[in-house]
Amino acid sequence: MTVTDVLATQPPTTATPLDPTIENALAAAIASNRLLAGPRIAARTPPDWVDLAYSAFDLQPMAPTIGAVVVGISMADPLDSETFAQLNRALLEWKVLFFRNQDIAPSQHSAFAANWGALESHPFARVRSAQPDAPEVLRLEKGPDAAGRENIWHSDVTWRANPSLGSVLRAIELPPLGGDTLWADMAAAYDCLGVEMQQLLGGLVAVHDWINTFGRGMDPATRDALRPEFPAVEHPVVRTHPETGRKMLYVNAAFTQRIVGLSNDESERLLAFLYLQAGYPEYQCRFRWELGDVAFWDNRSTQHYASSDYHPQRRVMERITIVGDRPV
Ligand SMILES: O=C(O)CCC(=O)C(=O)O
Repeated sequence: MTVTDVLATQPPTTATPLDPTIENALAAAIASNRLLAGPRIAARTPPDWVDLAYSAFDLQPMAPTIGAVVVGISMADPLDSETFAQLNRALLEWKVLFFRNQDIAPSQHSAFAANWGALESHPFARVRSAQPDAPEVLRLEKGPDAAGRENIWHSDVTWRANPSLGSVLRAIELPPLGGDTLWADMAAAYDCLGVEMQQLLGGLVAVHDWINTFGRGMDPATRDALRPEFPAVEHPVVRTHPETGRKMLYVNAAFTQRIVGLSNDESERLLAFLYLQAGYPEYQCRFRWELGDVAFWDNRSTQHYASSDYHPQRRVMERITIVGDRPV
C-alpha cells in the first residue's frame, strides 16, 4: 500500500472553515515554515543591543542563540553589583545560564535567586518542599513511584497573572544516564515566523490555566477551593521582553488553553502550529546535568522540556522561581 492509498482511507475532515484572514495567514505560515528544510537563523540579541565584554566571569556558549556555561562564579558568595549586572546581561543575551559544580546550601540557592526579585511559592506543590521553612523551594523528586512529567514544552506558571521572571534549578540527585533538560529560545522562534503569521499574532490574546496540568487528579473540592485565588488568565500570544524590548512567542503546550476570539478549530490549529516552534533544534540547547549543577533561565524568553527517560531511577531537583511582571 502506498502513502497515497493510506491517506485515501482517512475519513474526510470535519473541521469547519477558518475565517479567510486566519486561513490565509495560517496557510502562508505553514507553507513557509513547516515543510521547508533550510536555515533557521535568528539573532541572539535585539538590533540595538550593546555588546560589552564580560569581565566578572567567562562564558562558554552552547548554541548560537541560547545557553552558556558561566565559569568563575561561586554561588555560595554574595554577588557584588557589577557581577550581578553582568550576570543579568548574560541572562538576557543567552537566556539560560549554567553553573557547574556549585556546593551550596538551600539558603544560598534562595539568596542567589533573590538578587533578581521576590521569590514565589508554588501553590500546588508546597507540601512537597523538603525545606518546611523555605516555601520558595519546589522539590521535584522522581523515582520508582513518580515518573517525570515535565516533558512538555512550557514556561513556568504562565497560569498566573504575573508568571515567573526566571527559575533557578539545582541538581540534587541524578540518574546515571538521561534526565537532560532542553530549553528553546522563543524570541528566535518568533523571529523566524513568516511575516503573515507575525502580523496575525500581533493582536491575539490566549487563555492560560493550571486546570489541565495540576488540576488533573486533584479532587474536585480542592480544585474548586483553589479556583477563586487562581482563575484562568489572559496573556498576549506575542509578548515583549520588559528588559530587551524583543518580541517573543508566548504560548505553551502545558498551560495555554485557547486563543480568545477564535473558534475552537481555529484556536486548535493555530496553537498546534505555534507549539511546533519550540521543538526546532535550531532554537534549542540541551544540558546534561552533573551533581551540583545549577541552571538559571529567563522564563520570559524561553520554554523548557525535562526529558523523562530515566524511570524508575531517581532524579531530584530543587527549583526556586522569581516573581515576574505582567506580560504585555
Ligand atoms: O527537572 C527539570 O529539568 C525541569 C523541571 C521543569 O520543567 C520545571 O521546573 O518547570
